[in-house]
Amino acid sequence: MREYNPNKIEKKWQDIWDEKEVYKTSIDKDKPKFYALVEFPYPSGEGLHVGHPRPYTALDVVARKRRYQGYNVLYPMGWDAFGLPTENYAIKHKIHPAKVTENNIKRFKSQLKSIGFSFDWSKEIDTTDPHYYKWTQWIFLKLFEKGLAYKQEMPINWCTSCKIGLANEEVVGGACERCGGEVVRKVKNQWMLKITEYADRLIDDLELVNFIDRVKIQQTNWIGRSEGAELDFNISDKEDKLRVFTTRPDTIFGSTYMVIAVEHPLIDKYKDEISNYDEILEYRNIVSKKSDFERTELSKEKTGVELKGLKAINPATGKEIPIWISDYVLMTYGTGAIMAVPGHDQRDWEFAKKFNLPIVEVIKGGNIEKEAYTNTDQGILINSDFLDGMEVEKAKESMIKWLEEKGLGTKKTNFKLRDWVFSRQRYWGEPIPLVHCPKCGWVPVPESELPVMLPDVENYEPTDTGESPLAKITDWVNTTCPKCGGLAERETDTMPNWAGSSWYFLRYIDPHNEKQFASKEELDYWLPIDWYNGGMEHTTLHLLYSRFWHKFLYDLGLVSCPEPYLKRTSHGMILGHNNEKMSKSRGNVVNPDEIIKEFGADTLRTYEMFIGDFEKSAPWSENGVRGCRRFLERVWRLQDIVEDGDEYTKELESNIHKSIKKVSEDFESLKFNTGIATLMALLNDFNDHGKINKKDFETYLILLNPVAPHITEELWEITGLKGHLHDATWPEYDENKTKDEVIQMPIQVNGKVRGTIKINIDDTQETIRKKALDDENIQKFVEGRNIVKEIFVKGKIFNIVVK
Ligand code: ANZ
Ligand code: ZN
Repeated sequence: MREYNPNKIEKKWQDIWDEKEVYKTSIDKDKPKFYALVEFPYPSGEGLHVGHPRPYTALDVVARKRRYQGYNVLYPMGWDAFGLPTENYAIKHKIHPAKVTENNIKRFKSQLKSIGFSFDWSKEIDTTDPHYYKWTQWIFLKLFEKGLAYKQEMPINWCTSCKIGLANEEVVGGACERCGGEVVRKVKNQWMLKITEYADRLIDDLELVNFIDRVKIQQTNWIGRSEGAELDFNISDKEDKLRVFTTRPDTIFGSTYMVIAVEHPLIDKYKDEISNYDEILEYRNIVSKKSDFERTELSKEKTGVELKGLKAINPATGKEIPIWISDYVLMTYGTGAIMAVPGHDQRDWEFAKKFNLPIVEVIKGGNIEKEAYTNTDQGILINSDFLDGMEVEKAKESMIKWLEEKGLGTKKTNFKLRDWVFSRQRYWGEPIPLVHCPKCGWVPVPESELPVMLPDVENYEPTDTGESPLAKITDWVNTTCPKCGGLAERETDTMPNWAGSSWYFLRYIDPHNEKQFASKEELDYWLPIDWYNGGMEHTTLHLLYSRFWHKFLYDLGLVSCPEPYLKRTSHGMILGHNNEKMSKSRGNVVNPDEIIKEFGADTLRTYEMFIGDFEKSAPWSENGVRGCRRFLERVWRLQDIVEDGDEYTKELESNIHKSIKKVSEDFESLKFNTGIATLMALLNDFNDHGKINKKDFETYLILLNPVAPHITEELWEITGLKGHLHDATWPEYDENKTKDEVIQMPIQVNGKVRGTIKINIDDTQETIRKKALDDENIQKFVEGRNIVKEIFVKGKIFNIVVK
């Protein structure tokens, strides 16, 4: 027997698969289809990380299995290559970002190939390729045409270190998601996409898909739909009204003061009448340095200033109440003003305690001396005139009706979700294909002139003024208006790195199409994606953005299904051996190239699938890797005990059927680890049996192949099995043969269970009677009596009736 030498056989099989185009996607209309998708990587300078292969191997296992089961499989790969790290690297090393990207892609691709994934490389895409971003720009123009892209002065999150505007989703705990740098507020003119117009559908249509619960919940919470009312409070002696949004219109009688955001326009409008205006400005200045996250942190000490000189009138009680400003009320949510109900909102309660404002109880059931009573499921309205005695839900309804009748307010739904800040003042992104004309305003670049190519620049450094480096290339900026032919200027902002990934799954279907982003016929065949696996960190970013773009294209009739992804699952992270996140600075990064060199790609793949529960994070363990390598060596040695035979070995038959069933099910339900454990156990059975016939061996190799594709192909060949493994068919199992043959059967005497005995499922009534009467416990109840009757149901009941 030859030694197991993965480096040799892995390269050999990868070349054969390439040459024979074994994994090239085909459309055979008689077969079902399966579109498997994994998140395409950002080709960073660091190369592949051992975290990458975990999800890629998982869906590779499923894709390979489905091919054996007769599906047309689409399993593509590509590059999400625009973005900051490349640009920063390019600036530092003075190499063009396009060149950096090209090098990084080369490296990534050869690494992925060395792991033996069954990607169809003819479908490869690169978001920085003008043939690709032409269509990203095209979709943007459609959004613009439909009024879903607009430019607005916006206070944005500004990362002081990346010098870039960030979406709320990119600010984590008050810091930049990418670099951890300080994020401040800055007002900028930004392109925005109206994702909020799709907010309801992005929640409601989660009903149509099979996403794991934590993804559904996170998306729903992020979109944050809340139902309530908007209503007006009059301002004493003024024409103006203060509009508030509340989810608790039932509590209006308990509103004893109001709070408005420091940015609320009312403040400057009445600055001459506000006697402490200076104090207000000072407070506003302090607050402007805080992020929304800091402002709304629940635990922090409440601060605020009263607007002296202005009062509001509670529309329900008719009483005059004070108006305050405080950081915990945001200008960007609802109306930027609230009616404070300290008896039933904890933030208001703390604020009222601190500033000695009255607290009125309007819902009975709590102890408002100690804290706000916020339970809405229990409690009866009090101190609330016509609402008294009602339960909360009923009172909300009655109050809204009352407000609507009096013309004071209406029912209203609000969302936490904000429109998507869609421009970046950086170089390495898709140019926004618009021209600004002094006469015509914003004019789209005609479709025939797409793509608007990124021009070459000397210097990609971001500017401190917050303008894109493109703004310095006057040749490029100055152009003519596509509408009137007059002098005009190009937009110099570029798109965020989320643009290209918002529709890449569509381009994979037809990546070389020059006339359309993809042909309708092929889209109709492949969509929706059957299974999409990706990281939890993308739940509120990429996953939401791409669902939005897909829905938009659906509304234009360009795709036929309302949701792009039928199923979404998510893997856990691979941590360093010390259970910490892998990072250069911690010195615990494992390089997949080295694992492949030392142990082989099949070992890497097996280990990544065996490391633990796929959905949970798991620490890397060199011992675990060695264990997987030993397992594959034992598989390798099976060739020594293979003998002829084209039926399952009788003694092992039940085990084999059970294993086929278990592996087939586990590979479809994220239980790769227990699927592999099943194959390890079956290997032991073969070794215990001392020999293995060809039929059993063939089955075993097919089952293991999706996880360890190279070693199994090689063994197939050297033991002389027919054809190639990659042309095989997934084995079927016989459900009857998966049943346990030996079972515990309860034995009754006169209808009462008096003992249990071990029987074979096929045992006859005779055999069971014999075994039962041999049993001591049962003997006690039968001895000295006559058996008058037996009730027998095969495998289930045996009842002896005695007198
Ligand atoms: C009165 C009230 C009484 C409230 C009560 C709550 C409990 P969600 O569920 O997050 O939508 N609110 C409204 N606009 C706000 C803003 N711009 N900044 C900070 N808080 C704001 O929360 C809606 C509730 O948050 C609203 O309902 C309002 O307080 C507050 F017993 O109004 B409520
Ligand atoms: Zn013009």
